[in-house]
Amino acid sequence: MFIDEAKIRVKAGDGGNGCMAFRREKFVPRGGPSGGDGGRGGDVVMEASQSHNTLIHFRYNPEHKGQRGQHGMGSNCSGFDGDSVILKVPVGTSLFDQETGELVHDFQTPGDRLVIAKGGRGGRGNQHFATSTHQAPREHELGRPGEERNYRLELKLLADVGLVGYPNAGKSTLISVISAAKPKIADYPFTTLEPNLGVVTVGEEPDQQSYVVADVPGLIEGAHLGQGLGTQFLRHIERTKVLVHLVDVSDASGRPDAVEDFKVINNELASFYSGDENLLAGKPMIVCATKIDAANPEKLKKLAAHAKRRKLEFHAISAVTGQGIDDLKWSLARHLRRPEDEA
Ligand SMILES: Nc1nc2c(ncn2[C@@H]2O[C@H](COP(=O)(O)OP(=O)(O)OP(=O)(O)O)[C@@H](O)[C@H]2O)c(=O)[nH]1
Ligand SMILES: [Mg+2]
Repeated sequence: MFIDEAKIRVKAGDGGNGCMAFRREKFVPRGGPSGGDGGRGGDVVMEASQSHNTLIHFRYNPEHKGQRGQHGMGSNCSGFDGDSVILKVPVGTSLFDQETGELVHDFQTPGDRLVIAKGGRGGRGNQHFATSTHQAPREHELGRPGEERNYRLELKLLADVGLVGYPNAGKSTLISVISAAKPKIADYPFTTLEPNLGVVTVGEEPDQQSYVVADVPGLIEGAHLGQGLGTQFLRHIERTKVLVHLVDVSDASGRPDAVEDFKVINNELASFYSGDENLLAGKPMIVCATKIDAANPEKLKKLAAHAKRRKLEFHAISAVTGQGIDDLKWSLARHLRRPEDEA
């Protein structure tokens, strides 16, 4: 798993001081205490947001402060409260206390909010200290300091795209040509024993887009019953937004029918339940014929026709010649673009 991390230091605003004042007016002798209260210091608040994918914005900007409360004033005027600051973090961020290492909060849904440093209370002005026997109080309080804390943020990068298919279909090869990931690649089944993540970037700044692709171990018939490596690792791609189903259309697969291969793997995906939910069968799927540099033309044609009948997007790629790879990269980027990015 990829983990993004950031350390931050936050300080909430101090409370404003209470004021000491007496009413002074013509014809009003001994006007009584009139010192207003200090305002509350601003909090530091953390909020989960859907428009952030990483913690990179904290890397260069690790200190955040709430505004201080205004001091109280004469004529019983209170000071204004300080403004809070809101720090946005991606959904899925975990917040840890840096000193104790303790988990403070998991931000799980957009809009989820937590005060992570509380603003100091404003001090009371001397108006509050008057009693029947103590009518000219000079007491007034100082504002309390705002809370100051150090936190560590942690975010597990979630895969946006899952690569599925038979062993040897070319999943690891694909991730190695579209990202910086360097998984093991070999011509025997089950080379990949646990998921690999890679970050794919398309376009140039400022319109650059990036997404995370997961390469998972190959599936075979009966995987949901424990055949091969089983299906446990499929939970790593349950939260992806799109699956790319890789089908070897060369004769290297040793199986005669690419459409049959495609159906077998889909059956396995449909049989994967975590709890009583199946999150894979209904996911958008792109069909991708692989190894077209060595394609068996019949297999390629049949698979393309099958995808068309099922109204699934179809790509044909070769990691050897590079054919179709850019198209696939851009097409995934378009699938993942959120509506708010279009504006
Ligand atoms: N000719 C040709 N061979 C390829 C291509 N892509 C991958 N291969 C070969 O196919 C074999 C399997 O590739 P991998 O990427 O390891 O396959 P995988 O799907 O990750 O397999 P598992 O990890 O075992 O599930 C390797 O020998 C690759 O060199 C391609 O586009 N053309
Ligand atoms: Mg592999």
